[in-house]
Amino acid sequence: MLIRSRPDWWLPERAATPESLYLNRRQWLTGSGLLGAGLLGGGLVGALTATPAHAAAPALPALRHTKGLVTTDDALTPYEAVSGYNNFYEFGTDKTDPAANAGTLKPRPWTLAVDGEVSKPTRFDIDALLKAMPLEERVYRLRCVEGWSMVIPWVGFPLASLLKQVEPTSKAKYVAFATLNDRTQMPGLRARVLDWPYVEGLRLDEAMHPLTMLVVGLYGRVLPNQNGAPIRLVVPWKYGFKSIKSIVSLKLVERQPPTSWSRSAPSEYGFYANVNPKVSHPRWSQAKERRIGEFFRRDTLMFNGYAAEVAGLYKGMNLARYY
Ligand SMILES: Nc1nc2c(c(=O)[nH]1)N[C@H]1C(S)=C(S)[C@@H](COP(=O)(O)O)O[C@H]1N2
Ligand SMILES: [Mo]
Repeated sequence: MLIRSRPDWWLPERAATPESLYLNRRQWLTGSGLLGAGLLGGGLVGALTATPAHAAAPALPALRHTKGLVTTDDALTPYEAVSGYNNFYEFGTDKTDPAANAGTLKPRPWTLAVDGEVSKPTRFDIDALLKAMPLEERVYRLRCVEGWSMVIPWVGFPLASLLKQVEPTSKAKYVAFATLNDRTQMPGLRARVLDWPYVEGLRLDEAMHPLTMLVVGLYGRVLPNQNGAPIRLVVPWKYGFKSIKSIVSLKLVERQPPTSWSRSAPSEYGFYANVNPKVSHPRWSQAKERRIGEFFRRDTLMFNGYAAEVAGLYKGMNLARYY
């Protein structure tokens, strides 16, 4: 199994001095020649040198590391790549567009509306939410359906903690998520690459799974706009497009909600989108992936390496049909 808890000594040190740890890691990457290897695109190399160090981003309050729930021992992807090579079509379709254009996104003030089949519909102010929720760090793999991957130290809290507060009714079977839809903040909305707003969905049991997070930061710092500030979903066993960014609304519903990519190309992208090396995309194999910063492609793992935790959610389901 690839998911391991960290040794005991590692956690307190990291909680106390996350940056020095990350910097050491980065020095190691640089020294071994992995950082900036030929596989990083030309645009990204430009972004790497142009992007200020993550130390410039404000620190998050009250970072609490919950011990040993889930992490991976894979090397972290450098901050510059995590925040410089993105998919966020509301800011353009090139990988470097979000970092270049997301400065117009205003992550404050921000309200996350949670309603639908719940006893307590609530409009959460982002700052109140940040104060109320104990934040924790989780190092997860992120596997994009396009065939590349990263390892990212997210900061956030389990989506289940928020859902429990609003008390889903017995009719709630799915959660529907929506991204902000504001042309003044998101220049990419003028292009009809998708039917805006970007929407996503999960089955309620997937949403309640302890691996499923609402994320407000990375590398111990406030989430960069291009990564979906101020709050985004992260579902590590699914292709990256499920991890919807800059969420304004969350609705509990009875029926499977529409999702942006499956609506746009239903034969290519399904509702489930579980990472699966055995089920090919119609135009390419999903058996391997390019870990950003690595030279050789590596094997893609079933459920992105989280099979021990999540395979039970899909028992008896035909995963080739429900892709
Ligand atoms: N609103 C919105 N959310 C989105 C996307 C998007 O274009 N718009 N892209 C998705 C895709 S395809 C991926 S791979 C991840 C990328 O997240 P990252 O840029 O933080 O690595 O965000 C997902 N969430
Ligand atoms: Mo993606």
